[in-house]
Amino acid sequence: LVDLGIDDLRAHVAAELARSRQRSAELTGSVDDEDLVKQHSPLMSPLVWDLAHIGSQEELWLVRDVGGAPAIRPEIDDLYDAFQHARADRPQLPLLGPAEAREYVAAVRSKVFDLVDRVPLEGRRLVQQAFAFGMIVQHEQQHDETMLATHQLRDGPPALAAGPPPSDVDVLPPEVFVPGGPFTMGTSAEPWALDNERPAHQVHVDDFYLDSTPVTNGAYLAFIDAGGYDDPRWWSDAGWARRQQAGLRAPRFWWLEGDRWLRRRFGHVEPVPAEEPVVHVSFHEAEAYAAWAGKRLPTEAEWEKAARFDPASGRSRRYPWGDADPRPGHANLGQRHLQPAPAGAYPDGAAPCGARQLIGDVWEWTSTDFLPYPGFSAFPYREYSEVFFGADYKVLRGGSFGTDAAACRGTFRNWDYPIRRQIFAGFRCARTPRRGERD
Ligand code: AVJ
Ligand code: FE
Repeated sequence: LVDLGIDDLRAHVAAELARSRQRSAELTGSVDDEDLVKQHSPLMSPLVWDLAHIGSQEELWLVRDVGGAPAIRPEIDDLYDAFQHARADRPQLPLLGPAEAREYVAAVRSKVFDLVDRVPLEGRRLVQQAFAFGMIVQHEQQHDETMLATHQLRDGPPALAAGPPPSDVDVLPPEVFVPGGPFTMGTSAEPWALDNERPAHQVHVDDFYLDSTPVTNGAYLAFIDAGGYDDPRWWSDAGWARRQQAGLRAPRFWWLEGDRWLRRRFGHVEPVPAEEPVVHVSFHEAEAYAAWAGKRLPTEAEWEKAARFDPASGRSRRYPWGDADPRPGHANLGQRHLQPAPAGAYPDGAAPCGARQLIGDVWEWTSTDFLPYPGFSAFPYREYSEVFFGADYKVLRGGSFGTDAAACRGTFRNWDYPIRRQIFAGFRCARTPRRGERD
């Protein structure tokens, strides 16, 4: 992106905006109007709220802030301000209806396409202006993943269709070794990196082992069968309290029929596939599994070092496979498939340490609280990251099959409450070498 000339940059931004809108249109066009305005879960907004919120943020940051134009519909700003109304309360608001919302986002978009053609993108402004467009592309894609999670929560017959992910897998050693030492974490160079990924800084990480792939359903079933949900030894106090209060006994969307585990996936009922990475588990469940397995969750720094550090050059890559933007053979991203690929897929996406599927398939819980990097500065607004920093949220890394490439990188940081299960989150384990193990 940094190497693009101005005209190519404009074309790139326009293409990315169009690609995002195509996805939003599919996610909101595949169900009827009644479904769009309905709340499918108190955890989620009605889909029609996400749609108009996408337009509202785009109007605020591009039409008004970059373009200096007056508001198109100032009276609706408050309705689509995520900080003004909790998700559970949004259905009661006087929201734009489906037809009005579509009209509104189209009106905003046509102004933005004008802006893409004529806004000055030279010199110092290039970085800032181009960033605003990149931020809005990522914002739409993030809400597209949120809308995909709403689809997964919705009852009724399937509304979305996609082909299966690649099924070719390699047999891998269960763990890879990552030697201790410093590496560069975060980025100062990536043009569309969000504030919380910045700046690049040196971090020392001790020797550790990391699972080659995310933990599979089959492995997770062994934890269930061993009574893992009934043994407080494996759970933190907060995790056990949650397990008791919510009556947890398996990942969300699973149930036992006779002696077979079934799951609901975007309206399809199917047996739980053993080789697929487990998804829809909370941080607490991930942590309990890891303790039962004699391991632990990786720290965020360990995860990023495994995903980016190239010992041959001593530098951190943009992605596990190198600096090239993701192609379909690298990773399961972009809602091309509506499930993770089996563990051991994507040989072309392997990291230098040998780990697979660090990008795509499932978000991976880490043991780290969502905190700013040294030298952090909020940009362009405190509400993107800064107001969430602290011990309430855990960091997730790597993106899922529902994440778009525009909103996924080796440095990208996601965060959520440790009890959340509706997101497309799984995990892999890490461990510290035993004494003498490496001698
Ligand atoms: C980074 C996924 C936690 O969805 O709450 C969307 C992204 N921020 N609109 C979220 C976001 C503002 C954010 N996450
Ligand atoms: Fe948002």
